Amino acid sequence: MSLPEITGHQSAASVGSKTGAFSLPTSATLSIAELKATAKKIRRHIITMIGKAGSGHPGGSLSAVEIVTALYFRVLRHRVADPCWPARDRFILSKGHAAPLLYAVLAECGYIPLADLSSLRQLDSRLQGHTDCLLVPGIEMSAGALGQGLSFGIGVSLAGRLNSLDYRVYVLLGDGECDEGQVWEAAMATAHFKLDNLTVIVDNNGIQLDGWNRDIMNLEPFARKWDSFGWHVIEVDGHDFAQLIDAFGRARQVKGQPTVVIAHTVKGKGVSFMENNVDYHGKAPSAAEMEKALKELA
Ligand SMILES: Cc1ncc(C[n+]2csc(CCOP(=O)(O)OP(=O)(O)O)c2C)c(N)n1
Ligand SMILES: [Mg+2]
Repeated sequence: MSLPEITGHQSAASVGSKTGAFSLPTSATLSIAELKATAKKIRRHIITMIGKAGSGHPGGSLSAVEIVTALYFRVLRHRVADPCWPARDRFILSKGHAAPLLYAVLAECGYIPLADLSSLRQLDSRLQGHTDCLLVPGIEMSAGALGQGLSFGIGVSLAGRLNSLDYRVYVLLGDGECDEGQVWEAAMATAHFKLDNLTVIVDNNGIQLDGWNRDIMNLEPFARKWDSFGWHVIEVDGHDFAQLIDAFGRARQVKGQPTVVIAHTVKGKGVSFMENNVDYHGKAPSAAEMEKALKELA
């Protein structure tokens, strides 16, 4: 499948319908049912890629599937044939270990061939374990060291303002990543500069590398923290496409402050034995586990 050009946004009013405020090519206006089918395909890619590579991060890739699928297939203004188009909306994956998810979405969009997915983490492959923006078209920021995506996003957002470009900036953070002080320095700066063209999404799956956030570093009251830093806060079920699309539509209407969408998700979502299982933060499925997972995702 290839998407030649995606040049519009959904308005909040058009959630669940195919009539956006802008004219969108069919490929970018997938129905909720089509988005769900795409999400399942993406999950299958993630399992297959990581299983074949023998290493990688399935848990935090699976938890953010609906978030990234909704963005690329309903929300972002982008052109597959022109990945550096100056007016494109920017998606910044700050939690760079979820690279398999982004690679799978970029491949389903047509930025890279689907066949390339089988090269994940191979020597000389451009699909390394963490994202490299110099190697893969469509990737905005090289990532892997957590905590930097929002700071980078602020620069991109300010550049848009300076250049009078109306693109929007979306930054995906992990919840464990929010243990990093840099995230909160950046959160303070985003509100200070009133960057209402920037939206953060937190993949709030409750788990980080080796345990539950509530045991390692309690983030609560999380929504109130963002609110007190000057952000407009929206909380959604991060696996519900209608809620996600609605939230992105509402974020566009907010003026004078940035928006954070706290997306409540399940780490390992879609594969029974990976769900809420910290073991699969950074472990590949065995051949038998891969078969079981793919059966569940059939
Ligand atoms: C600066 C930095 N410190 C530590 C790590 C190692 N690390 C990789 S993933 C991870 C946990 C991240 O948790 P979270 O943000 O909740 O990610 P998710 O649950 O979405 O996988 C850690 C500590 C890193 N990549 N970068
Ligand atoms: Mg997490």
